[in-house]
Amino acid sequence: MNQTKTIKSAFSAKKISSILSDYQLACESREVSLLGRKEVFMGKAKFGIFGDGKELAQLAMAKVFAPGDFRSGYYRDQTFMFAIGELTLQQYFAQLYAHTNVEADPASAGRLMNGHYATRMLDENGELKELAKLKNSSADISPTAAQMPRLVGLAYASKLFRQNPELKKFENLSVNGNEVAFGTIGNASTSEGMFFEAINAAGVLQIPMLMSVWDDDYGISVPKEYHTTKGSISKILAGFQRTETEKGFEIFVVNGWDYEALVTTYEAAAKVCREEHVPVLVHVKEMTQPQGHSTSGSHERYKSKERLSWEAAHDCNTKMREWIIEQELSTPEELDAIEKKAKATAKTSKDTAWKEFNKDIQHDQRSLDTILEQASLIHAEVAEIREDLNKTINPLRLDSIKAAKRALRLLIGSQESVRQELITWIERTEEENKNRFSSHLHSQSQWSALKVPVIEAIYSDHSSLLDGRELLQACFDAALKRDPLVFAFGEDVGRIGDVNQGFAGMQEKYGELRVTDTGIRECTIIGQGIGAALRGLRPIAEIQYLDYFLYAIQTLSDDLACLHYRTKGGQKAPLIIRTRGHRLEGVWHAGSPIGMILNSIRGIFVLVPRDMTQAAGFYNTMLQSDDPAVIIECLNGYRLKERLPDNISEFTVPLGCPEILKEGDDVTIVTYGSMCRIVMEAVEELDKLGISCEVIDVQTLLPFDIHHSILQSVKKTNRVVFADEDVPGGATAFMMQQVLEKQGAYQFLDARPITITGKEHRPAYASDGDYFSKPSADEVFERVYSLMHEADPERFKELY
Ligand SMILES: Cc1ncc(C[n+]2csc(CCOP(=O)(O)OP(=O)(O)O)c2C)c(N)n1
Ligand SMILES: [Mg+2]
Repeated sequence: MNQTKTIKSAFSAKKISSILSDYQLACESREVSLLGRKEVFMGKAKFGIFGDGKELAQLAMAKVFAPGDFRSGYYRDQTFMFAIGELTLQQYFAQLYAHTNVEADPASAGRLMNGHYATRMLDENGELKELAKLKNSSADISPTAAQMPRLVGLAYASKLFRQNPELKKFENLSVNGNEVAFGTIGNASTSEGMFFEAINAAGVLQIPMLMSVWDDDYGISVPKEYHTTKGSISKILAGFQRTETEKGFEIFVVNGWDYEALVTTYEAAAKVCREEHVPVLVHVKEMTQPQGHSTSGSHERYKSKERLSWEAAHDCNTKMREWIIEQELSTPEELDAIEKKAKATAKTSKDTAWKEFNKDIQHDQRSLDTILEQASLIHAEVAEIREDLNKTINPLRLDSIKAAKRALRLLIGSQESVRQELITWIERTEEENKNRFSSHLHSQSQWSALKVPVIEAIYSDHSSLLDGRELLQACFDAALKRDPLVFAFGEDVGRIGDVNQGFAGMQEKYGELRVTDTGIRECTIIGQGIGAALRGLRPIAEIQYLDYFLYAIQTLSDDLACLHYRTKGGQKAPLIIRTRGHRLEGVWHAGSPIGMILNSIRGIFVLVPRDMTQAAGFYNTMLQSDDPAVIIECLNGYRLKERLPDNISEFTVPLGCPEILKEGDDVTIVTYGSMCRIVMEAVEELDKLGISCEVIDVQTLLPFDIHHSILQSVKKTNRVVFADEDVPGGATAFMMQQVLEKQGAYQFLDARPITITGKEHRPAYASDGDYFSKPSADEVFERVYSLMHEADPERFKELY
């Protein structure tokens, strides 16, 4: 282990000036932390979490952070963001106040709580900027350690750019893979499983990931002995240290108050990481929290007097000041002046940010006030509403809209034109607020998945009949050939071409960097994909079975699904997640937890092709788009015969467009995936008894039937059945809500809507287990028949 020694050196004038400007920034950063906390206590902001006590390490890290590099960190990193020039003090406060303007808060336009950093990697058209020339920060999220999976991908991309000669030409994305991915994490958060999974993955992959642990001995109120074995993350990760003969990590340990040691440590760490592509851990110990964890509590409650005085003595800014004086680099008076200036700068930034924040809001409020003034002539109570609004201290947007709505209620029935003016004001404001708070869940660019041109599959006399898996091979082969940015990876994806052979032969043809095996680590497989996609690559990440999606769902939900939303279109990761599910065998290889997925990953499209032809069409669509998607193949479909479209590399299947598999008049059956075949089997039997079913394969659940085609079917049949293999109330409930409520099909129903689902328990093993756990053709038959019996008992006599 490299224990950094303090190296005494002579300081040039240039060096001294750089040290003093670092000290200035450390002081400014401290001041915004102190002011930020006050703003929360004054009620001007809702919550605050600050980077005080962690300033020096971040200044040192910023010195070695080069254009093209990426950060994936957490809420303590304000000093780093200031130091790399990607955050101003004013923007810092704008985020604290939740300013909904992209220029004011470039990280999130007010969507993320304070201390969550992100740079804008996309231009206003949604196109990637020249990332290789920019200092980039991926967008922070609050769940502890959840920045780790993505960090693996950010670093992995450098490996691909360096090692794959076909990628050299993408100079806007990378310069020979020289970019380092910098991670930061708190000491307590290293207890999370995903931290260890990511560390191991980085060691295996040998990627330029420079991981810093900000260790202040605490995780909120809980001290280190509850978090970390031996109380030290570097001690317990020592086994990852590389040796002469074994690859691994380079590990550094340094104190967070020792400016000089921090600077030399980061220089050494970044050099190894960047040049040798070796993952590096920098354990920064003895950091402090001068103001405690956040504005939610005070640390005097749980830290001893001794600890508090130790923290005061080891405050990194105080220590830096002492060191500067000791080294005679400056005088106490000069440092006092720097501190005073820092205070003033921070205060001005805060005041300006507050003024700007209020300007927009006041603009709306003033226009409403004029309307309310007129309205109060009609209804006296409106005057009170107006007065209340004008008296509100620090009014927000919600105060205006609530006042407007209260006033409108008083004007019900009024014929005066002011009522219409008020309605117009509300509608306009709501439209603007929709943009402020609810835009950008999906891509709004020209590459939106919903805008990909539809190209029908073409068949001819020579179209061959082959296994589903062979059809997928043809699709992936074409994709890998077409675009060097495309690569696929996952458990067993490389050598054997996945457990169902969709990629069989591809590694031989395209090499290990394009079609790659990974360890068993679903969460970081997704992170590897997110990070690589952020950097402009086109990954296809495979989760071997849908049942193991649970390991990945946190990252999909907290990170990928909300990435575009939480940055208001500042970042995108068009990751394609390939998986397979629904039907095979037993408790963990036959799951279809689609409701769980739909309810947790809004922002990612969910495609459920019934066969491999449709799946191939979806891959072709998604590879042209900049939206992320999960494509769930049918586990029992790889050996079923399908016809290979002549244009396998080109045809696309549109999203949100259900397909009618069979037309009928009596009942509409809405289903997807493996259930399509089962429903078709049942409707053949129903047909024999004169019951005519219309079978609709929704094909994609998110988005769901964009053109409301199911409504047209229900208008005709007046009966509807939703069938799938999820639990009762799972994805069938979602489909029912979409069709009955959103599409308004309820008004055309002559019978109660029905759902056919799997049982509440997991599917039992073997064929009997399947039959008695999952919906069968018999069950579909009987449930539909009973519906028809209710409608016409004379014609459709009792079955039982
Ligand atoms: C998954 C998850 N669990 C709990 C929390 C609540 N929480 C926020 S910060 C924090 C402590 C983190 O401590 P540490 O990693 O040491 O970072 P520090 O705040 O000390 O810099 C906790 C428990 C969270 N954000 N995410
Ligand atoms: Mg901590």
